[in-house]
Amino acid sequence: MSRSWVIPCYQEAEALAAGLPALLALPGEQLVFVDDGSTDGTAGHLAAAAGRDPRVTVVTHPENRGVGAAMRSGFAATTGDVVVAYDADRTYPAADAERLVAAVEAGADVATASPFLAGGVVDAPWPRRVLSKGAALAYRVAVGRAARGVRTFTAGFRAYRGPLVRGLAFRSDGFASTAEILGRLLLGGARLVEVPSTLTTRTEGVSKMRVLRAMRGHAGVLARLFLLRLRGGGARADRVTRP
Ligand SMILES: Nc1nc2c(ncn2[C@@H]2O[C@H](COP(=O)(O)OP(=O)(O)OP(=O)(O)O)[C@@H](O)[C@H]2O)c(=O)[nH]1
Ligand SMILES: [Mg+2]
Repeated sequence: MSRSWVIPCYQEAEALAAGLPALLALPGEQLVFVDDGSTDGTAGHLAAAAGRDPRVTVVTHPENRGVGAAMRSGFAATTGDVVVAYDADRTYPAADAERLVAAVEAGADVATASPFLAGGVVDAPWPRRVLSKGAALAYRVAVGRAARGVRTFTAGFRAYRGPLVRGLAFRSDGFASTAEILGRLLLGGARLVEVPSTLTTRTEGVSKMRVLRAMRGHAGVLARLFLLRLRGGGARADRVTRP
């Protein structure tokens, strides 16, 4: 199966200066970078990458719109049978993508990295761990049966069946988008596999996550998903159709 990567970048000049060789070594037919209105030299690094590697597609937002909006634009630019979402700060081992992609190739609709499963490791400050675990609990309640046992709603490192994620209507523009995408897929009947992985703290650049803003975003997404569930579990457009 062909593979596209989507890598959202906002003010990631430092991470790209150190990490671009590793990102350009990712195995796959297409690397989509989304520059979401960065003003720090991110665009220059991405232009250089596109000049070096024909697999690189750069999608540019003139102004910052948030990581959810960036992923929406990035997904729309993909062509792969499998789409892998990966953060520019490389805080998960890229090699774990093989297990995510293998899960999709074996029939999953979406596979997510999880630092919270047995065998996973999470090296993040405690407010982040609490937010991620609390969010997972809240999403299990809001989504109900379709989310039973799901441990990880907020990891950005995932593999998706390409046509499914290209057709998915999600509204969140911010960090809660990862949870909205997964919640909508589950309500639509998607098959999820969670794969243990190791989350580390970024070594270059600074976090773009704002905990309070993310919590506000999650509150809206939780309400939307709960209503969607009451209306019958997934908008028609989100219903999972398998080839
Ligand atoms: N396109 C876009 N990407 C963003 C935006 N905010 C964050 N990102 C990207 O989304 C990914 C995750 O953001 P991070 O800042 O690493 O957030 P995090 O992983 O929750 O936190 P740390 O790893 O602790 O920094 C990175 O690749 C960012 O560049 C945004 O507004 N637009
Ligand atoms: Mg990060």
